[in-house]
Amino acid sequence: MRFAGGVNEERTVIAVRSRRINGRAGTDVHNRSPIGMAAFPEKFLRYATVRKHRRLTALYAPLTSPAMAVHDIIKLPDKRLRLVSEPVKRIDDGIRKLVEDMFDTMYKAPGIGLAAIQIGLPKRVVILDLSKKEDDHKPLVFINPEVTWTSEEKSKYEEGCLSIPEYYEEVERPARVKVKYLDLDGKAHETEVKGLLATCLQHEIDHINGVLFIDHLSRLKRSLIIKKFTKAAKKVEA
Ligand code: K1U
Ligand code: ZN
Repeated sequence: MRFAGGVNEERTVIAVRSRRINGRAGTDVHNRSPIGMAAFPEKFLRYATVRKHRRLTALYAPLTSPAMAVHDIIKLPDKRLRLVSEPVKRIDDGIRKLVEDMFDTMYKAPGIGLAAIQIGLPKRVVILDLSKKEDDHKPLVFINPEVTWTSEEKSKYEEGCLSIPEYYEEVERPARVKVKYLDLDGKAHETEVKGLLATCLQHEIDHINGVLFIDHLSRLKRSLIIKKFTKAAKKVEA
C-alpha cells in the first residue's frame, strides 16, 4: 500500500490498528504479510509513514487494496461448525486467496487462529499468528494438518473461540503434539510443538473435524453456552 505524501517524497504506509484485547491494549501493525497483501479499510487505520525514497511525484494512490476480503465469522449454533472439512487436493490460486482472506479476517477479529470452516468453507486449512510484537507478524499456514502423536503430559489453557465470542474457559489438552501438514508450496512437514502453539493448533484441528472447545468441557457447561448462543441467535432473527 503506498501513499505519496508530497511532490518529492514517496512514503510507504504502515497500517496500524489499536484496540483492547481481553483487557490488554493491543496494537497490530500490518506491514508484513505472508502473501503480500494486508491492507485495511481506512476506518481501521491510523497511518504511520516511513520515508522510502525520494521521487518526483504528486501521485495519490488509493489507501485500500481491492484484494482485501474480510469475511463474516460463523458463530455458534451454526451447524456448519459441526462439519468435517474436506482435504485440500491441490494448492491453487483459490486456496491462496482463501488463505489471504483468512488472514484479513483473523487480524481484523482480532484472533490468533482461524480454520476455513469458520468463514463457512469446509476445507482443511488452518492459519495461526501468535506473534505479540506489533511490527513482527509471524503468519503460519497449515494445509491438511493432522496430529500424529500426543504427549501423555497435559496442559491447561484458558481458550477462546471467534465462533463463540466473549466466552473463555480452561481446557486441558496434550502439552505437546506432533503435527504433519503441507505448507502453501505443497511441501510436507512434520513438527513437534508445545505451549500456546500446541494448544492453538489442536483447537484449530478440532475445528476442521467439527469439534469445538466447549466439547472438552462438562456437559452442563456446554449445554448452558449452547443455550445462551441459541437464544441470542433467535433474538437476532426475530
Ligand atoms: O479458532 C479460533 O476461534 C481462534 C481462537 C484461537 C485460540 C485462542 C486461544 C486458545 C486456543 C485457540 C482465538 O483467536 S480467540 C481470541 C484470542 O484468544 C485472542 C485474540 C487477540 C489476542 C490474543 C488472543
Ligand atoms: Zn475456535
